[in-house]
Amino acid sequence: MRTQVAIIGAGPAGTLLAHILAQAGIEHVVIERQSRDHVLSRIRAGVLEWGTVETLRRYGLGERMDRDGHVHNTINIAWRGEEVLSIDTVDRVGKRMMAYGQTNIQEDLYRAADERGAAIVFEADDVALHDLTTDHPSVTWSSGGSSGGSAGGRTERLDCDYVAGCDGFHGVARQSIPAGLRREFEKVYPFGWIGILSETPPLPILLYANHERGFGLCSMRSPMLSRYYVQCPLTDTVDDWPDDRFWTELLGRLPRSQAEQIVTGPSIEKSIAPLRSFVAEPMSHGRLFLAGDAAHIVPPTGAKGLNLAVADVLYLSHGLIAACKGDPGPLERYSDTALRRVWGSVRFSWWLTGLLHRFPGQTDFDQRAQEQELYHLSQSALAQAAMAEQYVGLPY
Ligand code: FAS
Ligand code: PHB
Repeated sequence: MRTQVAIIGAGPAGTLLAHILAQAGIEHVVIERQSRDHVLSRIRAGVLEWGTVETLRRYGLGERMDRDGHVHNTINIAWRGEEVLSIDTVDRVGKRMMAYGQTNIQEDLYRAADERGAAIVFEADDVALHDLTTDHPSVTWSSGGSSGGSAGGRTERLDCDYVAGCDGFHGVARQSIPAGLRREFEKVYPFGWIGILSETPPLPILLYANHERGFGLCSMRSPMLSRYYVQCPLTDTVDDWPDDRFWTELLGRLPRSQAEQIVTGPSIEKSIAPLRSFVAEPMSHGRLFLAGDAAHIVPPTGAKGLNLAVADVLYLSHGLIAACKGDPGPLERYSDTALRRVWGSVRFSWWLTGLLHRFPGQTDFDQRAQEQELYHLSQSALAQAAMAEQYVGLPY
């Protein structure tokens, strides 16, 4: 087979890139390791920067989001178990956010792909990238085999002009850049988040919590689907967190005024996510270009992961479209352009994670210093604007 752009990974980055390239008439094929249902089964991001909202609308992907999404005007942080500071992002920086789950976005992207008859190869095993530093890269994989590997399966080959590595943190694309040419920056946090979905009415606001027992977060997916998180030790498993313990810990980390508004109920999904900051430089190698989690990971505290993937795809699609039409300039600048925004979001997510979580070995001084910064944030319009402009998303 032959195409112009081979896209590795059919998560939000890969399928949004495919959607934009299709509208520009650029031929492409998406190659995904998992099944379509497996990709759709993942519960991940929930808050969209306004730039992401406008991007989805611009490419005809906003109809269900505008119908079912919930627009937020404030970021709220509970602290010391009694205070709640509220940052009005419209007052401070003239922008809003949208609560609309990544799962919904993925469903919308797959539906659009079906409508245009997109070429997405699911359950591709042993994906490998070849000749990335030549003018004729290619991708191989095995399909139709037994459960794992190429045993009994056919080996497929796709010749292409460019490869977009949208295959996430554990993918093959970043690993296809020689280690000697990659520089990686990583910070692993000494805790995780346990998250649940419950079919209960959510709080009307997005509420973070700093508490000496640890971080908490109240979010939503729809008027009858709530998303909650509680900081937990990395050594914990889901089995350590029966629903009763989860609700007790969450409510115990909130002021009574908020806790008494929370409607508890049985969890319909429960998972633990580790927290890490990671950036791989550069985000390109020959004809390979990385986008999304393939190149960077942020702790979900700042709600940046999915939004960064969208920004990368916007820059990369612009570069690929220009290159396929004879102008190599934007693509040559892709890595530098994307990394400038990546590091902005990585730093912001690191800062907010440090402000809101209880670190092992944290002293009473450390807790007080966090609470003083939260007090300053509650009192200073300038401090609130500085946080709000990064939370709702800086201009592309
Ligand atoms: P993805 O990982 O979503 O997609 C990569 C795709 O590539 C996957 O479908 C994978 O199966 C496929 N793939 C992997 N290896 C392959 C190979 N060798 N060949 C072919 N395909 C391959 N972000 C937030 O903003 N807020 C959150 O609350 C939040 N929570 C998260 C919780 C978890 C557990 C995780 C892992 C991430 C979370 N994120 C969150 C971040 C997340 O939303 C990512 O930023 C987002 O999925 C990035 O999208 P992609 O870059 O497309 O990567
Ligand atoms: C979510 O709704 O899943 C969510 C919201 C805000 C975050 C992280 C996750 O910072």
